[in-house]
Formats: sequence, structure tokens, C-alpha cells
Amino acid sequence: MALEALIFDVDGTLSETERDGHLVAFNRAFKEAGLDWHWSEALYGELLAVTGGKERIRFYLDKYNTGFERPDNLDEFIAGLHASKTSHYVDLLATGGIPLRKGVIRLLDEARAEGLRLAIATTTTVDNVTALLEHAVSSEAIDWFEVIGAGDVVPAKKPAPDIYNYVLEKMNLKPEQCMAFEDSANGIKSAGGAGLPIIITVDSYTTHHDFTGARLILDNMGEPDQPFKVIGGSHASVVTGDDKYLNIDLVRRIHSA
Ligand code: XBP
Ligand code: MG
Repeated sequence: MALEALIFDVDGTLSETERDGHLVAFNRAFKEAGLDWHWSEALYGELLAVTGGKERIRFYLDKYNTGFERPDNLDEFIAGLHASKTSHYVDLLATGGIPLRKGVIRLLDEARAEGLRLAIATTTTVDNVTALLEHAVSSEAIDWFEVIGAGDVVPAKKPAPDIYNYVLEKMNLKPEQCMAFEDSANGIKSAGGAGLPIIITVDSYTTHHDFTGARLILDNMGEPDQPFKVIGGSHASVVTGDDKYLNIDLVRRIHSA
């Protein structure tokens, strides 16, 4: 089946948002709420095992801060903290700006020029996706994506396949007509569970993850003057010595091989 659409994860794939964005925003929200919690970079790496900010806070309480005296309405308490975290995250993007990763804007431009359909499948909040694209690209960039599958739109977040199934259904596409772009083990489980072929670009938190089943694993998408490194993948042999960066031609070859 011909390639019709590209479906992108956001955090870690489009941008290195976890360490420089989400972690900082969580800590600001905790401080603002008068809590003495502080998540270090190393602890956050462990907390990333659970996707979704609200789910991550609960995981932290269950596993790393069991002595915390929980308020009567824990759901409401977590939802309040998370709303504050989202607001700090959006502010961070607006003021500091977190750039998109190497090669991402080039690949998106090329895909649009070739008429490929684009979508997003992420566990993060939709406001965060809008803010990232607006500040890292432009206010129109959100419209490049036909479907934004984000956050609580499905009950089960990654590693469940639900968010990818949601996007496929909205676009009326079969998984074989698409390529998914991910950066993490939870992401590959989710996209793989929905039957999609996957290209991985690892990031600082995910280099040690298990990416079995990925067609191609790269350090990043690369640029003509800043070549990518092929780390592995079932279709890595499709990459020739002339391929220096991920372009649509290479995505198509990986897809059809
Ligand atoms: C992203 C996540 C999210 C963000 C926080 O995973 O795990 O939880 O860290 O987002 P993926 P919210 O890249 O696999 O989609 O706080 O908005 O939930
Ligand atoms: Mg990710």
C-alpha cells in the first residue's frame, strides 16, 4: 500500500521537551502549590515510565513519596497541580522557546510539498502541542496537521494503542498507509500495537530503550550538512551511503521495503 500519511509523536520526537520543558514546569507547579517536592533530572527519567502528567504525579506518590498525606479528593488535587503545570509549560515555551529537533521542520515541509497527510499522536495536553508549534515554528503550523490526537481524548494513554487507533479512524486510513515517528519504548508499543510501521529518533532520555520492531532507529533526522547516524532497525539495510538525512524519499523506501 502506498504511503499516505505521517503520524508524529510530540515529546522527544518533535522536540526535546521533557527535560527542558515538562520537568521544569512540574517543579514550578509544585513550588507554587507550596509543596516541598522537587523532581531531579534522574528521578524524572524514572517517572517517564508512565505517560501523561496526571498519571505521572500519581505514580510518583505511589512509588516515590508514599509518606505524603493525601488530600481527601486526590483526583481533584492532581488535576489542579496538572493544570498549573500546563500553564507553566505554555509560559516556558512562550518565553524561552524550545526548538524542534534537527530535521523536523525540513521533513514536515517536504511532506506537505508532496501532499502527504500529517497528524499527531501524543499523550500530552493539546494546549502544549499548540504552544510548541506556535513558538517553535509559527501560529499556522498547527493547521498543517489534519488530526491532533492528544491527551485525554482517549481513556488509555501510551503504551496503549488507543491514540494511534483514534488518529487512524479520524483519517480513515489503514496502518499500512502510514509511517509513525516515535522516540520511546512506550511510543513504539503504542504505534506498534496499532499496526503501524515506525521510525525512531532516540533522545537523551531514551537511548537505552528497547526499540525491537522499529523499521529504522536514528540518532536524529539529520540535515544535509549534519548527517544522521543509523543505530539499527529491521529495515536499516535500505539506507545507502548516499543517505545523509531522513527525507521523504527515504521514508517511502523504508515504508515500501
Ligand atoms: C509524553 C508524555 C507526557 C508529557 C507530559 O509521552 O509522557 O506525559 O511528559 O504531558 P509521548 P502532560 O511522547 O510518548 O506522547 O503533562 O500534558 O500530560
Ligand atoms: Mg515521545
